[in-house]
Amino acid sequence: MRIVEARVIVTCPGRNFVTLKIVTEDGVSGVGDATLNGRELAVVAYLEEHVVPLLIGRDPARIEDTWQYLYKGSYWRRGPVTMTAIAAVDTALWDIKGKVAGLPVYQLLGGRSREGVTVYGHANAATAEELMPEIARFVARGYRAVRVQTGIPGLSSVYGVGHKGDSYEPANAALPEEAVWDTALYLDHVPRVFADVRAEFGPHLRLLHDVHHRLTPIEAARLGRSLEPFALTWLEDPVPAELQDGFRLIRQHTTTPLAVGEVFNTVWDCHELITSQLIDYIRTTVVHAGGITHLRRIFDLAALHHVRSGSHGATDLSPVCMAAALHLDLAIPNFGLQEYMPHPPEADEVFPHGYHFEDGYLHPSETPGLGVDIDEELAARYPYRPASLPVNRLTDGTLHSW
Ligand code: KDG
Ligand code: MG
Repeated sequence: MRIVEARVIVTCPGRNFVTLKIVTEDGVSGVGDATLNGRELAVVAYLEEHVVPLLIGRDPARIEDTWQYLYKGSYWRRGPVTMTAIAAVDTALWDIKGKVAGLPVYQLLGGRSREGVTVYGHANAATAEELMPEIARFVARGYRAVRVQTGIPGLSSVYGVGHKGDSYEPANAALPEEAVWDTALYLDHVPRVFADVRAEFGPHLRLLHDVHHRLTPIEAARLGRSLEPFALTWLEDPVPAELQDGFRLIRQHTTTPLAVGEVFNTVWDCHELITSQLIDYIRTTVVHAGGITHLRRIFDLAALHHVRSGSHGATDLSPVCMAAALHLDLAIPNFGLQEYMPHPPEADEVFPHGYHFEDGYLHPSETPGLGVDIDEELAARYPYRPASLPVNRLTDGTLHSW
């Protein structure tokens, strides 16, 4: 069997998504997510100009060999654009393999290691008072774990605090919006919020918080220590993570568990974090970390070092990525948590899928392959819209990060 066609489909049902569809000479097709938030068209060009011509005529069954060929054969290894493109190919090939075998992909990965995939949702609110009903909404729907983010008194907008409701969309303007950030206000406010949340919801609800890379290691250590009484499941992205050694300093000072990895794209971004046991959860996911093949490699390394998975699952990862992530989540021994932000209805219609939420768990589709597709006619009705992630400046105007 040979690959005869590979199409790159760009659509914007509520937000931009890039999808690769690979078709074989027998008419079997597979899909892969290729969405890189705010840099979507760079991946489109990489795929169309450099990858698709290499796929035509290849054997779709050779997943590992194709992965190695695209990774090593380009000379220029790694990087988010390259690895997102490779991920899309890899995911589509696993989809095809499942369809050809007549099995859901998780069966090809070793079968079920659990009954369902425990997910966490995002409770966001501008104020601490508005936050409690938001968290209660998740508890009422059966969520066992909730990420808690609030506005900070004195700051007009805070990255990662979405509007009320399920959708979380930080890429909100064609050119990046700019906000002001103040670490002292933040460090003062967040422990008070968690004290209130624990008082209201008791000790058993699993709570998470995302710092969005905005602290230095010693500031993060202080935050982690001040949150210890509230027993978070994880503190996410406490510092920018290019310097893996930064986590060593945080680790020396706090027992609050640490999660990182949504911006990583290979095992080389986290091998020190994992092998030195500097983190507790690795948040790499299918679309940005080289597909199912490479993510499995990262998770296997993590399993050896007491690190569990906690894959990124915000709405800028398409339902194709979510479907693929769920198959891997179900199969690996060291699954921790899966982030889940439901997509808006128009995105769900463009990407018909069989995974479903029930009682705090997501369950992948039982149909052969990934159990997700793209409705290309419908997708064509939602043209691409430029959208960028915002930036933060400190009060004196210095560029910070998010
Ligand atoms: O594209 C960036 C978003 O996916 C990111 O800001 C979401 O931090 C995020 C999270 O944890 O979901
Ligand atoms: Mg995050």
